[in-house]
Amino acid sequence: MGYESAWLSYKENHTLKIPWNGSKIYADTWGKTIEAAVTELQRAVKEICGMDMGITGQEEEAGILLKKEQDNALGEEGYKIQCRDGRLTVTSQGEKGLLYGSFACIRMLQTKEEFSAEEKTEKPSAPLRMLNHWDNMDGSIERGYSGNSFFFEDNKILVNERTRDYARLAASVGINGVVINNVNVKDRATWLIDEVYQKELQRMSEIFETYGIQLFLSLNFAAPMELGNLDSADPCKEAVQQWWNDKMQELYTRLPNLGGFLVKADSEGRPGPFTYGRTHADGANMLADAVAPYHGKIIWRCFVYNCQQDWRDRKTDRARSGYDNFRPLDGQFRENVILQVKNGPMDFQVREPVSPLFGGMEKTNEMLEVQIAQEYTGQQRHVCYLIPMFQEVLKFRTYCQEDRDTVEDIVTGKTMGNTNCGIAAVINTGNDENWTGHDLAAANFFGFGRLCFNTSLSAEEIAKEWIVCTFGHDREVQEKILQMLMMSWKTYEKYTSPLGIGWMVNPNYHYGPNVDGYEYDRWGTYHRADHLGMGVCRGKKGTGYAQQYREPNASMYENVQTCPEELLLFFHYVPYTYQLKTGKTMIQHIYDTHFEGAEEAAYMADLWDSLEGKIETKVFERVQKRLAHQKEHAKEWRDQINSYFYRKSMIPDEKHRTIY
Ligand code: BDP
Repeated sequence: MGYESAWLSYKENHTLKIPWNGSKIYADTWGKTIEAAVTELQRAVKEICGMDMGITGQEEEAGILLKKEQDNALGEEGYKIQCRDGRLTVTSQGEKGLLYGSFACIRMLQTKEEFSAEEKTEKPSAPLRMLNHWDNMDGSIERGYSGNSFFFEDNKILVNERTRDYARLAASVGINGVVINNVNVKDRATWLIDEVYQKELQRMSEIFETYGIQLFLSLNFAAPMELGNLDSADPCKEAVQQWWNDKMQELYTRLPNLGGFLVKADSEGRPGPFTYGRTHADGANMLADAVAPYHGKIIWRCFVYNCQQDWRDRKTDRARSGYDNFRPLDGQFRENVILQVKNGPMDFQVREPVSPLFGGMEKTNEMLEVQIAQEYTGQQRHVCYLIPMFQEVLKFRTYCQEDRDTVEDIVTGKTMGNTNCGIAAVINTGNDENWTGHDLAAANFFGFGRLCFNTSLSAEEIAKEWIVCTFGHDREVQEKILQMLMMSWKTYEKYTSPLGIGWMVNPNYHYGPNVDGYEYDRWGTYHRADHLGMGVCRGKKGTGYAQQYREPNASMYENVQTCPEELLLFFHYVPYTYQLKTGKTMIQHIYDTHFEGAEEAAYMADLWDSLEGKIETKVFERVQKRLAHQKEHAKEWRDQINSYFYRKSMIPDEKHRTIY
């Protein structure tokens, strides 16, 4: 199947004034990443400006120069861009910086940003900027909404043109680490660390390396038993430790650029140290010791909770579990262990508070995990631009110290002065022609990379860049798509989830409304609605979750008056007649937002329809179909939720709209 180049599909623009003289590129050192940077520049300049750029060994005759320069402030990944006297110069201390700088120049050509004689300096905000693929070796993708895997098929590893094009896309927005396989490591995937797969992994890792990306793998904690025939995977047993040490030595000999491993342990049925009465620190440290000689990292997920809860027990709370499990272990992890924490305490709902593990751990490396695969946010059939949500998460103050205490400070290393930290996204790609199923979902892939590279960019700035790179310069196209993207998250929230209550989806599949789908369920995800009201009491008198935050956050959430209203029902059970700050009752708010949300979905479909003729037909029709579905589906959400709560509360809509 053919595929497209997403935001790297360059649009010819011969009116562009080329700011450099001559048609030669010069690099003062060569290596495969610099070669890639030069090739990227050649391709872009040819396609955008129609100019063939040759290569020269003579600095004086070059129009574009890539130069390595010792500059500790910039580091290996930072760069400077300057355009003076007809010469465009990109400078960095490392090859990766030169590649990122070259992609930045390309973006400037795409967006017609002026090249200035002043130095433009940029250094990535987050040290680790990672994509997590949940790809299985049979080719399926867990929570994948854009076709099958382009890494695996029939238990084989695929390394081809698409691998390179994927690496280009990822590198162009600054991604420097990729986990290629699902965190649920089962069946054949356990064998990925075995010799049988090392040749292909080596080829893949070389391609990645060219684009400044380190390959990571997800590990099966029980591999010593499943691969090594040991009778245990106990991290404190010498035979087990030895097995891992040997395995890592073997792997790193063949794959010296391997970044390390991602581990989901003791979670949703996956094996882990609990089986042996050991802690997560025991488990993570054993692996960390095994990879330390090769500078490997162990990224250990904190998504650990009891998925066998009793719904009758009002004290158990899934939201508490990440903190309860990991906070006591603060300070016990090795330096090359990073805890990967989902943005919220539950699981990628459209609205959640920030996980209290941020700021809760003072001596532990942490990484933020977000999901751009839209599992709970419309599965790439609905538009939902998530960068505004991620920005809110990053700006959240944890109060773990007087200043430099936001999630952003923590994951960019400002709080603790560490470099083993960063941001990871569960990625939304597959082998669909356009990579992300919904064309507009590519804004999340692009935006995620851009945000990690520069956390001070606004969601709107990022969206504008993506739109121009993808669709070109037509004003109306830009304005309307920007409007759609910027409203989409809130719109989705309006017709799905009221005031911080999530999970009203069809079980397993997680698509479409089902108010009680998870209500009397062992997964521990409730709205607790009855005829008087709804919400989960998570204060001192309830599950106590609010107390996991530092002050003043704990009190803010504890008190119904100060709790941010978008999270009201996450933290409090309130009656349907509870009055919100708008003066509306809680039930009226539900009715109103659901009507509004569905109207907004219809409005987005109209906006897109009005762009007919201005967007490539194939793309236009693809998106149009999805928006038409979203519009209908939003009504279904509206009607099910409104009817459900009307029937529970028997309080009529003040505006007398049809509620069934
Ligand atoms: C949930 C997904 C499940 C994943 C799990 C995880 O529904 O498929 O395995 O997260 O993050 O959101 O491990």
